[in-house]
Amino acid sequence: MQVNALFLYTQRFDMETDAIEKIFQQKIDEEIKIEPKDWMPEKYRQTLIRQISQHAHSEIVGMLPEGGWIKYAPTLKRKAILIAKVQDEAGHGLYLYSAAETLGIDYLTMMEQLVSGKAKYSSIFNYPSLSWADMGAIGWLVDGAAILNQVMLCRTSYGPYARAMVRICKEESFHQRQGFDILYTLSQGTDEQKAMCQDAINRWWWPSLMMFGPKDEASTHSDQSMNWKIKRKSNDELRGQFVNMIAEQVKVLGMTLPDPDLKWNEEKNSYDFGEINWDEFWNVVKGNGPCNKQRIEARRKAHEGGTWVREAALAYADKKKNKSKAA
Ligand code: FAQ
Repeated sequence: MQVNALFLYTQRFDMETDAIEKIFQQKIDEEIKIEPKDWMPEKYRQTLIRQISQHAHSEIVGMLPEGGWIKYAPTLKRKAILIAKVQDEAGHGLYLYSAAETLGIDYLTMMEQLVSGKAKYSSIFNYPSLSWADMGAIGWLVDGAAILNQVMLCRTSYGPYARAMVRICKEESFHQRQGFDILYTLSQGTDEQKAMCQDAINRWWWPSLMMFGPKDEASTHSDQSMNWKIKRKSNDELRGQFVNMIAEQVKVLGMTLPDPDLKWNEEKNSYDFGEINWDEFWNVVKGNGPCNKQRIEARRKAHEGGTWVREAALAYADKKKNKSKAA
């Protein structure tokens, strides 16, 4: 009797969950944003926590390759611009950590996942920045790739993530333009400066293409994420758009992209391009890139160095609370 009642109850519960999931999917299909207090499938919540926290980590790890060059900026104006850009990335991290917190995970847990090496962040930031021209290549190519992906995310189905993206995209387009401006200046300079510009493009090109993730057929999350409209375009679709954009812009610099297979395809109305080294991609993603250990170590030190600030802020908040209680 008891077993039957339990069975009926579970069956009713499953039916109710099915019905709620249908309503949820209907909302997504009708372009109604999902907000923090709305019902959502647990997998949707987990997928968002994964993607948003990885994105936030990418922003703050992404401060490192450029941060080290602030003191070597060639002019005061370039220095001021680079400082502003690196600060923007910290701000992006903050918006994104806050968006992830609305899903029930806290900042400290996400940070621990990052500094323990458990969490992923974009593969691109595990490459070294070797010359001033890299500041240009990062702005133009890395921010350029990031924008394409993030413009799509302005329309993602989860409200807080979509709203964070709108502001981030505005700032990223300034970043891309300042990067292009650095390279353009070098491209008009001495032979040595031109060579520096070409060398930076050569080194950052392939890693930038990897930012869009594995090929569609190897992308484990894409189908479900597209169904939930977390993602609106596939990894390969965005990568193709990026190649089309950069292959034209590089002509303005009078430089080339390091890909002998890059060729305009009239029929497809887009560029064909060479095969990415996927072994290198997965190697970097698994933690074995040129700078993975150095990047994590830098974030770990920054996190530990900030302990006293967090403790002081908590003590101050406690003091304020007790004071108002007493009053
Ligand atoms: N690096 O099934 P998919 C920036 C992982 S922001 C490392 O295709 P998904 C601003 C993926 O996590 C740049 N891991 O995954 C800036 C998954 O592993 P998991 C960051 C990668 O999520 C500029 C597995 O491979 N942007 O640059 C990468 O559907 C300059 C299977 O992949 C974002 O995070 C990779 N490149 O699609 C800052 C945008 N690609 O988690 C400073 C938001 C894939 O199962 C200076 N994220 N993986 O263990 C997204 O749009 C998506 O997460 C993708 C990946 C497109 C990155």
